[in-house]
Amino acid sequence: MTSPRRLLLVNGPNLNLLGTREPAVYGTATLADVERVTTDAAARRGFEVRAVQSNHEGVLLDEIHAAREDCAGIVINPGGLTHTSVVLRDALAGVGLPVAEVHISDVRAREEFRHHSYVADVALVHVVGEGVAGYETAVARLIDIITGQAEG
Ligand code: CA2
Repeated sequence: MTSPRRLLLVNGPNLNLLGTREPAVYGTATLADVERVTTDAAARRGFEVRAVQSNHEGVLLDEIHAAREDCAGIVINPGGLTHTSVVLRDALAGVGLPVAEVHISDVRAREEFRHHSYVADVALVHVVGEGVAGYETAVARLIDIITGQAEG
């Protein structure tokens, strides 16, 4: 079967609050802006995006599992689950799709507890600290991998 030209975009807990607080850390763009940037970047490369944001870990797991059926890769900002969730990591590893991990802020320059990611070693692409533009970087690098134009 040929690979579907669709990506799943996953934004984790609290990312629905983007643009409402903490502009010094996360900027002023909203979740709708994130979804538009990602969708437009994918469309320029001939891919669709299905976007999900949830504050409920189980909903995110169900969406990741469902992506096996009709997506070629996953772009994910797991929010705070990045630093806590073995089950999210297991879901991503379990579906076996290529994963791009995105963080809006530079987590390496923030509190120590944000330096570890449970998702990092199941992701092929890592983008941190580029703001919302980082989602476009992630899409470009992930699609290059999916279409065989680049390694890791
Ligand atoms: O930098 C990122 O993208 C993060 O994944 C965002 C998470 C944080 O826990 C990670 O360490 C880094 C937090 C998302 C919550 O975003 C908010 C945005 C505006 C106001 C409140 C929360």
